[in-house]
Amino acid sequence: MTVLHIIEFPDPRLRLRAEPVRVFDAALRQFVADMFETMYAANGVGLAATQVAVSQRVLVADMSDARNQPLALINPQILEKTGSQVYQEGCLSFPGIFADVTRAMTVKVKAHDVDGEEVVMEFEGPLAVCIQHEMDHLEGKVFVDYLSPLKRTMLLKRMEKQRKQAASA
Ligand code: GNR
Ligand code: NI
Repeated sequence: MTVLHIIEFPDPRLRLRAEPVRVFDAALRQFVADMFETMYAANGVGLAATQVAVSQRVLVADMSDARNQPLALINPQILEKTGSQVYQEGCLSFPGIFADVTRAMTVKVKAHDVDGEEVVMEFEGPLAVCIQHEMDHLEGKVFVDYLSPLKRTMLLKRMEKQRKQAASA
C-alpha cells in the first residue's frame, strides 16, 4: 500500500469534475486501499480521489473514533436530502483553516461499492457532513466556496501566512 500525495489549494486540479468509474478491477481495489492508507496517515475523516489528483468518482470516509469503520463509495449520487446542520469543517487540501458550513442533516446516497455492487445508504449528522464534503470535491467544489468573500479571503490569507512561516522555520 502507498500513502499518496494530497494536493493543496490553489492547485487547479481541485477544480476538476471527476469522471465516473467504469471498470471495477484489481487496480481500483488497490487505489481504494491506497486512499484509506492516505486518509489514515493524514488523520482525515474522509478523502476524495480529486485530492490525490485522480479525477475519478471515488471517495473514502471513516468517522469512527476507533478508525475501524472504513467506507468507500464509487460514483455516489444523492437521492434525497433532509434538514440542515452547521458543522465546523476543515479540509486536508486547506491545512490549518476551519469554518462553519451549513449542509443537509441527512443524505440518502446511491453508489457502488468496490466490487461494483449497487448500494443505497443513509447518513446523518457528522458522517452526512463528511459525505457531502467529499462529494463536493468530486464536482470540483471545496468548503470555502460556501463562505462569504470576506471570510474566504481572510481564511485563505491565514493559510498562506502559516505556509510561509512553516517554510521559513
Ligand atoms: O479530515 C477532514 N475533516 C473534516 C472535518 C469536518 C468536515 C469535513 C471534514 S473532511 C476532512 C478531510 C478532507 O479534506 N476530505 O475531503
Ligand atoms: Ni476536503
